[in-house]
Amino acid sequence: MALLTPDDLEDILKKLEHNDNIIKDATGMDIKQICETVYGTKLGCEKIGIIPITAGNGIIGNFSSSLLAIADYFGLDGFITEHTDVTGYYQATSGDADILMMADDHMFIAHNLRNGKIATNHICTGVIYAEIASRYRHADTKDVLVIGLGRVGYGGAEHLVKKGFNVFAYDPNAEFLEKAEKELGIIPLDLDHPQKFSMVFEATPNSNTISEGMVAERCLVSTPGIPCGLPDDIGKRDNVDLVMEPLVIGVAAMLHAVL
Ligand code: NAI
Ligand code: 0TF
Repeated sequence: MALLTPDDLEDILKKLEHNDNIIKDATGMDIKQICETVYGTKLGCEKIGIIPITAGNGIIGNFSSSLLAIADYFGLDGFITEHTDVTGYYQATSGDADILMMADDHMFIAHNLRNGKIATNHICTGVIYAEIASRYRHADTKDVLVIGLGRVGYGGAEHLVKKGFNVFAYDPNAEFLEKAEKELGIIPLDLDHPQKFSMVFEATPNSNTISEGMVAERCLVSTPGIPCGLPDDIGKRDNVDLVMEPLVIGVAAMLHAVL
């Protein structure tokens, strides 16, 4: 799995502001309103305990401080534990945290200690980016393209199917594609008969996953993927509305998901 780097997390709130403006223009709602609608919850005065985790590749510079900045941005109190791992967990619970946030290389979770709810970053990220794509105000069909059916993409595809969209999908991994077809009823994208979409949800760790033939002239690409799968020239030429941000949107969804 591709891990975040400290550079990805530079100027995280500036990137959020830029993306929130695009989301507002493209959907008529901001990220907070979209999270509230999807999860039916509102953030209150929860206290967020952030525990740095040293397992695997260890601490990522700017990761815990970015989570704290996100909590603050959404009006919540938060703290980073002085110690890491189990000792940090103990400190967070003793520090009266309502919600714990912590990540190793495979799993990034929010755990609400008051109601027991746990949310994972991959599902919440998939759901919220798919939801953003599906709210494109210039779309005049219910056809949406999902590129990548891994951990994030599958969750997003499932959300779109549940919402009643016609979900077309592509993944070079034939097993993943078959599984999504069988379990969710997605329509495998026919690469021999290109179709242009005005709503695209992309969730891969690769660049250039979106080709010219896939996007309509006016379209929204909503992608958590790092690096971005939309080639610059296609984005500029077709004036694509692009939502792409490395952390905050997914974390906003996680916080709303555990309330
Ligand atoms: P994953 O490895 O589980 O799934 C990626 C999928 O993309 C695989 O099934 C792979 O076969 C597929 N893929 C690769 N090339 C493709 C192509 N050209 N066309 C279609 N599908 C292709 O990865 P995961 O966990 O789903 O994450 C996806 C991306 O999202 C990663 O870059 C990850 O770092 C990023 N991510 C970003 C977050 C954010 O907040 N911005 C949060 C979580 C993940
Ligand atoms: O890098 C990742 C995920 C994050 C998805 C959110 N965009 N791709 N996970 C590793 C996080 C490791 C954090 C580290 N253990 C720490 O600093 O606590």
